Amino acid sequence: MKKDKIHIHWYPGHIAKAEKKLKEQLSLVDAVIEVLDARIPLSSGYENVAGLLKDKPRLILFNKSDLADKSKLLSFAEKIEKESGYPVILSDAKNSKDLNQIVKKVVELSEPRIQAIMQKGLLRRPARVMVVGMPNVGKSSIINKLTRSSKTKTGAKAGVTRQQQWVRINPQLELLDTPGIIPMRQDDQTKALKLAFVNSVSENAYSNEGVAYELLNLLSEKYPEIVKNYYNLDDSEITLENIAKSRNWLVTGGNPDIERTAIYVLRDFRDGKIGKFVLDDLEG
Ligand SMILES: Nc1nc2c(ncn2[C@@H]2O[C@H](COP(=O)(O)OP(=O)(O)O)[C@@H](O)[C@H]2O)c(=O)[nH]1
Ligand SMILES: [Mg+2]
Repeated sequence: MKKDKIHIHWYPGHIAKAEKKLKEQLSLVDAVIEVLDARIPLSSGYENVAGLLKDKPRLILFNKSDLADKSKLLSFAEKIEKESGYPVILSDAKNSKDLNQIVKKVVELSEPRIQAIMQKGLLRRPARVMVVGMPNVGKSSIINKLTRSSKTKTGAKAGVTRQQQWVRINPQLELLDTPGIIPMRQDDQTKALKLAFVNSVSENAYSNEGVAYELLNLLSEKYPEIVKNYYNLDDSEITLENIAKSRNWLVTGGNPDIERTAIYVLRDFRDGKIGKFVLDDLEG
């Protein structure tokens, strides 16, 4: 078993480009919907989100909450609400129950800026908002969900990059149909690893075996019974070898197929098959 600490690589050129695009998009909106992955509500946040957004209000979504350990999520929501001063909503892209609440909150958060416009003697206009977040947290799914609830694209407006469109969600709200991608950079390697677990990191940046190995270590610490149960490990240790043997994922000759097992373990975890988890620590 490979024991050397794996390292996730970032690409500075990509980061600079993404940051520039994000800043352009941000200049167009009154408020932001920040999407986090509920399984890693701290690690999927951008470290300097306040610096990036300045005083722009923010609605925080713990998305993929259907894949998360609900008993832990509420404490994280409380912590983030307290620290940021902004509301947190648990969301799940496959479910529309949270829709009204999201729309209502984001309109509310934008209202001071709309009021400021009116104070300058301009007419009231709908709040303009956008969705931002790390790769794969569910930004597009949320945009689709919000858009399906409305219909009409309002078309390109002056000053808006050609390929970006506003979708009128209701008379108070317009949504930018392109998500803002938060640059994939995480200097803290522990957090970077967790982003790799949930598939927010390009697969070119790591080895499956290394990441699956670290995932099993963390799950053994936090949720050993659930993992043992899912892979029928009984009393044996939670390792790629033992899972390979238990599942019969072997190469010719009968040795464990570690690479295939690593891929399957990552897939099982990402699909929520093993169980529902939260992998961050409240004091993280
Ligand atoms: N289980 C679950 N899967 C989700 C949820 N939201 C998005 N996904 C899935 O996660 C993957 C990435 O979603 P996408 O919206 O493309 O993420 P984006 O990269 O942030 O735009 C897709 O396979 C979605 O179907 C959710 O709330 N629950
Ligand atoms: Mg997307």
